[in-house]
Amino acid sequence: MTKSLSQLLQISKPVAAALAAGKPVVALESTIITHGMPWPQNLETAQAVEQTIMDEGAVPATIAVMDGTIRVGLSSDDLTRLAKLDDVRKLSRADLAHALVLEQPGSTTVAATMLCSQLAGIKVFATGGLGGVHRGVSETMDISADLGEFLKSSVTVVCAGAKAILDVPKTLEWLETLGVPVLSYGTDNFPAFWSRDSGLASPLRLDTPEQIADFIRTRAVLGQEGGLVVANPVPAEAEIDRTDLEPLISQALAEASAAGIGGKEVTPYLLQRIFELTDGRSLETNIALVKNNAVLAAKIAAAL
Ligand code: PSU
Ligand code: MN
Repeated sequence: MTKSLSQLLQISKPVAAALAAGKPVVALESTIITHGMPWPQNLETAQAVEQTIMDEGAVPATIAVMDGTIRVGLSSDDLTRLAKLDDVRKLSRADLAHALVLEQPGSTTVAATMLCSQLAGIKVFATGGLGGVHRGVSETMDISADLGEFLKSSVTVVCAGAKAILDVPKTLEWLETLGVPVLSYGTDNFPAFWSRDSGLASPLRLDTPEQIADFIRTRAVLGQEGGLVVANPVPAEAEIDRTDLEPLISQALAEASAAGIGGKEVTPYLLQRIFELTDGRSLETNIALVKNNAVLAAKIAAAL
């Protein structure tokens, strides 16, 4: 028997209570836990990010597929279980129902987390970096389903920009083509994940969480559906300079191509190689920027 939405979508008690009371809630993705960071930093970061959100007076809702249901808000035991799982699928929009039907555990990408947030009624979501248009797209056609999701789910995604492993100019062009607002927070230039500046002008800029909340509400008043990108530069003390990173990215991309890496494996493979090539520094940066995004997301959720 096909399960109903209330059977498929399991919202934790704290998250459900916060949503019912109109208190701020921040959704969190789980692919970063299962495919983006190594054990045990993945669990430590996931716990620290949840704590950061609570310190800001909001309720964290980490989203994943476990035991045949979408969990919105994981218990501390489930978070640990997820972080330790070896055989866990990376789920985007296309895969979600498949993992539910087969009752296989899965972590949610930005796209799937937006979709689940929308189903749960959560408006703000914090992550590390967006998926986007990959370099060499004319050969591979590799464009993350994260981008298209902005047309379907009305969720604000707070990230540190697009990962520098991507074709950042094409990613911005694609978002512009789709009519997705890209707001950089407190900066004129679009951030590039590990670095504060991609060297590209940001399409839009706002300087306070209140202005961003006002922007979200104004779009709603105009009947504009869909999500928006809030790009929050990594704190200066944690950033890696763009020029230091570029040769390592080229090397990782060449290796990926030589090894025939494709599809869903591309992003996890590149992140792992950058981690190795920077002697772990990219992971420290990644952790710092996720926490920084959690703070801003909680402030936007509170302002809403
Ligand atoms: N950024 C990170 N770590 C990650 C990801 C992004 O620092 O693990 C994940 C996100 O879940 C994002 C996904 O949605 O990678 C994009 O994958 P793809 O390029 O295959 O769409
Ligand atoms: Mn892809």
